[in-house]
Amino acid sequence: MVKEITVPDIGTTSEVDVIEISVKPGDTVKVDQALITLESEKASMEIPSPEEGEVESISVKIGDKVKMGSVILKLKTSTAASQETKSDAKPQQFTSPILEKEKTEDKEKVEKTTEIKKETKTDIYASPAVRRLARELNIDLNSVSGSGRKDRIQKEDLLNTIKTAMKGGGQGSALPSAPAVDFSQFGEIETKALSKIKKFTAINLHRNWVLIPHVTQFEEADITELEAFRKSQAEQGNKITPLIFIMKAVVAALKQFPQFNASLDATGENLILKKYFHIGVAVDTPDGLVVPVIRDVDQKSILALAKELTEISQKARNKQLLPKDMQGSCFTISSLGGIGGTAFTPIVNMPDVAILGVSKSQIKPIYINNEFVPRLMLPLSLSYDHRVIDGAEGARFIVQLGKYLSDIRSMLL
Ligand code: CAO
Repeated sequence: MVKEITVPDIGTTSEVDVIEISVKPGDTVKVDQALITLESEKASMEIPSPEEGEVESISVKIGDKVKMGSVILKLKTSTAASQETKSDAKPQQFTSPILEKEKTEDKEKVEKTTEIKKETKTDIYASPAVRRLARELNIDLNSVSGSGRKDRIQKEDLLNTIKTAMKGGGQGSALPSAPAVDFSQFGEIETKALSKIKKFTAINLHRNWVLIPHVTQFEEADITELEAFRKSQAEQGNKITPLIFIMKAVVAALKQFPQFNASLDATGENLILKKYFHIGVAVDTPDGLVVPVIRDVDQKSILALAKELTEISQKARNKQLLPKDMQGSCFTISSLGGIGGTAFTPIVNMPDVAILGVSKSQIKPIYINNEFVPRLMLPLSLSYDHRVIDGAEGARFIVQLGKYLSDIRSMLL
């Protein structure tokens, strides 16, 4: 006889979440064996099997919302006593011996769950609050030793697990903590608090550095002709720095290589391709680095972009940027060309998948048609997220970018 097992009276009429499923089709279950675990705002609770039998199919999945009467699974039962159909079934009373026992034994409402992991069953004792915290911190309770009565896992055990991992005693990915050094023992010192911007930047940069597998690809673009054009414009009173042309060339390259104008979604399983071209520009301010975003670069003229970059970098230095001014970038450019240096490895500005570093152009002897000729070469450093961009794609992108800058007319094609 196949019987539908439903959610019993759980003391609330509201819907609650299914957070664990402890059985699978084909399993043989005993009376009171945990079938699923539900979680409300205040507590989590197991739903035990009211009967012995074989699980035929599961009707819920993790994340579903259920309430009293929702079907959990279909159970093949063998005893005559259990041969009642759903229509004549009496409402099940929620009388889990596990929870009942613990209600009387332990004021902390400790639950015991039979979890299935790699085909082995492990008894885990932990309160609903500890289970919730473990889920939030992504800690597998199977890997935690409980220090409480009956090996019950307590909040402190979770915190100790994290501390151990942070000290490098965990499994692999843990980072060693920074050493605390008293520098005054070596000479005079002054302690200066980091600005809010620097603290915020530190968090973001660290996250991006740790989460993104970076590769940096270098190239030198011949901007001799671009520079001649730029100077001729300056003579006519149009002040345009190389960065403006670089922004335009980047957009032309993004159109050709759409995987650079993209972001990974939060699951890391999908690439979101963008049909707009908003470019973040790193701006150095006395308080630290900020990245305002210039929108729709593809639709603006060189002169309009030059004006907008001047205005927005001024706004950044005057601390007048609003959060919306720094959102929505597709790709970021960090230009240190006004300062110097030959190359650097910029950190990808998540959720972008690539960033271009620009260093100071220099006249170099370049071998063309059997002779060395002086050419103005612009160093470019492209860092990209290797999960999204392959090395060959990175090289193609930067080579194409260099071609656009060498001959800006090619962008019009
Ligand atoms: N090669 C040679 N000269 C360059 C150049 C380059 N790549 N880039 C700029 N220059 C020149 C400009 O032409 C200008 O000279 P003129 O006044 O004679 O024309 C001078 O350097 C100063 O330029 P600028 O820096 O004021 O202007 P910009 O448009 O190049 O850059 C901005 C604007 C806001 C990006 C820049 O001022 C800035 O803040 N850069 C720092 C970004 C930063 O900190 N990045 C690091 C982040 S970590 O990844």
